Amino acid sequence: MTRTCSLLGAAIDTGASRPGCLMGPASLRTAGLAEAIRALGWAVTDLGDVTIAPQDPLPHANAAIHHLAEMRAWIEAIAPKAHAAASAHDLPVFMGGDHSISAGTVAGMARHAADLGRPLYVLWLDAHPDLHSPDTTQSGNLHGTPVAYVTGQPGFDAYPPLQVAVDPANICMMGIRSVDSAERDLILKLGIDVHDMRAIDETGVLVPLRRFLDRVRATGGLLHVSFDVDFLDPGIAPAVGTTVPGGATFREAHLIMETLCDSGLVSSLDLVELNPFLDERGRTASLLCDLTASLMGRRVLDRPTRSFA
Ligand code: EXY
Ligand code: MN
Ligand code: MN
Ligand code: MN
Repeated sequence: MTRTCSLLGAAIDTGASRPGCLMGPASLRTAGLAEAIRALGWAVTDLGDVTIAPQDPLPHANAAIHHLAEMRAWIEAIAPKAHAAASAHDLPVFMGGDHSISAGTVAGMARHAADLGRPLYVLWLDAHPDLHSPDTTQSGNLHGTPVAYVTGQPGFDAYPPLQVAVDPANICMMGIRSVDSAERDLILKLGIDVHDMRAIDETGVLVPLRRFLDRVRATGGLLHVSFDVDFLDPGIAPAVGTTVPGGATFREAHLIMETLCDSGLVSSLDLVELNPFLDERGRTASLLCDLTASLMGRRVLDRPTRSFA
């Protein structure tokens, strides 16, 4: 049975501080993402890009916030398309665009998991926990808010009402190394499983990842992987506007993707924050394609060990 994958772009960069993520989906297509996945035996459908209409400004008490109306419109546009893609394909891949797309993709996947009567788990690969609300963000960059939104935290009246919330206990974060005080408080309050780079230095990526995957497997959960380019060390992935030194290495990232593949548990993937304007001859876009290939079954010596259920 041929496994089916779909690509859906969302060229958002209004959630970020620097423009450029709007070129992310085109850059991933140019880097050959569909061809790399097809070469591994998947049937790949490119669903094109989600778009939104021009928006009138939406004011907020927090004067730092910008493009709040666009954030709302993107979530309204992305969530149903993510849900539909998940219903039609074994593994939808969502191409950002800044990380605010995940407010829509995770919301859509949570609805899909609920349709199946299964819990949704989220693996958040990022330098940042993205746990601000519109009331707590100091930068006003709403790509720092998706996790707070999808877990149903207060302060999101201006966003579309969330149909199905993700249980914070079902979120595992890896690569974290830049946390604001409001986010730190919320991590402790919600008990989110956070493995910062210090923890990964000590245990490696496999120990926490395998423990998390055992939980997903034991409960019959679906697993959404949200991959922010700034999870990687800037030395191997310069094309992102929020670089933080000391990120994941090339092999740590591939080991995570290969282990996810072997688990057979991944039901959807975000590739976000790629800013081609900051790239060096497409090397970051190509790396994202290679990492996705590791998730989809590419191995150096042997055939894919597990098929996706
Ligand atoms: N926490 C900082 C802020 O809220 O502005 C940095 C957020 C970066 C968000 C990128 C997507 O990961
Ligand atoms: Mn992020
Ligand atoms: Mn569904
Ligand atoms: Mn980040």
